[in-house]
Amino acid sequence: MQTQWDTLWHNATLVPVDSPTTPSTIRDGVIASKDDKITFVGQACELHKPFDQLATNVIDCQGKLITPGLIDCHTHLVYAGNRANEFNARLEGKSYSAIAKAGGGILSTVRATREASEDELVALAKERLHYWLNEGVTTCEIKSGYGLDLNNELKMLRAIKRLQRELPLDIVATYLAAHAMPPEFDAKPAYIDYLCETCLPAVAQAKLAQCVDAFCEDIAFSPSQVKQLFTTAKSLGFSLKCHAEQLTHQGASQMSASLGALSCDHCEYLDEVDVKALASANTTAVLLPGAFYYLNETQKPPIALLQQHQVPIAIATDSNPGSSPVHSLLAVMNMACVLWQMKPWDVFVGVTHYAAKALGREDSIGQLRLGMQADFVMWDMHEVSELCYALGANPCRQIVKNGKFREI
Ligand code: DI6
Ligand code: FE
Repeated sequence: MQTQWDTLWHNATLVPVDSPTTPSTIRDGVIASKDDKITFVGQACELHKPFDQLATNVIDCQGKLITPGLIDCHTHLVYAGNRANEFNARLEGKSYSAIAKAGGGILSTVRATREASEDELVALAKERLHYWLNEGVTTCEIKSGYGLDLNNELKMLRAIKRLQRELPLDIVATYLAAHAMPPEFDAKPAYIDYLCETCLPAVAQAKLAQCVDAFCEDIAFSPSQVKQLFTTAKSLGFSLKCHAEQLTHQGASQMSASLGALSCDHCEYLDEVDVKALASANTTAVLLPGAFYYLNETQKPPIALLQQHQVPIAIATDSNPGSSPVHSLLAVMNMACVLWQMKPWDVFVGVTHYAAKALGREDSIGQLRLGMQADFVMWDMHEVSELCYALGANPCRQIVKNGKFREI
């Protein structure tokens, strides 16, 4: 008999994330998929036929929780080498900025990444990404930014594209054009001109990135330099994301919001005027507890102010070899609660619906809704707060990506 749906999961507690501000669950829930889309979300009593007449495969979830697949909307997962030596130096009192100014930091990863082949970068990133895959992440953003010159950036972006093709998860590629000054340039304005005139058009033509990002900081680039980059990037059709107000207040968030950026990331030094600018531009604040934790920062992002002005807040790993060598989105969710007193529900929305928004994908992922991509996860737990509560546990039991089971 021809059935309407491919697979139906029943006896589940569904967390549809239909309202970001109001936690809700569907008890005795059923979710179904056909091809790669969600075709039903509701209670068993809404269905008037036996399950096996509705779907070819019927799965009893035994009361487990089903949420949208998790989304890590800010990572730097493609790189070579590691920076354990800097971790040691920081423990001896050297700051992240001092290490960067002395030619270490990002530039040390640039040296290793330039030496690595595309194949090596893909292999290294695949090993790391297994942690994400096993924790129910179904979409992940990955930035370039450790090549700096055009050929090495294109190599990184091609590696990202191959990961997208070869792994069962969606990847959003971001060209992190202005991350650090490459040693072969001696002036930042000349490097920004090179990015605008040579690199951005080449990356646009190669269709290797959806977003452009920049590191706006006193150890990196100024708001006016980033503005020049973003204006060109926008005219070429890229969406914008910015590393803003992480270590100092530079004014990048207002500038990025005025250009309609998808997100401002880090945000520790955001003030109320910045928060209002994000609110009126509908720009998502992506908060990165892993970097805050690793750098032992004390300035917390103004979470209450962001919430008061209804700025969407996403949470991400910022996984990178320097400031956040974290391999677990679940761990970072715990950090957001413990370090910043965020509520588990708000953190959960920050790795589903608002993370999708930070990637411009909120119409297709991040919620359990009819017509959305069938990306969801079955967890061995009873309520969402358990996702944030246990550190080092992995309650992920089954992953469905585009309507298909994914091996864990
Ligand atoms: N901010 C970050 O958190 C990463 N890049 C950036 O601009 C850090 C990258 C690194 O230290 O390698
Ligand atoms: Fe980052």
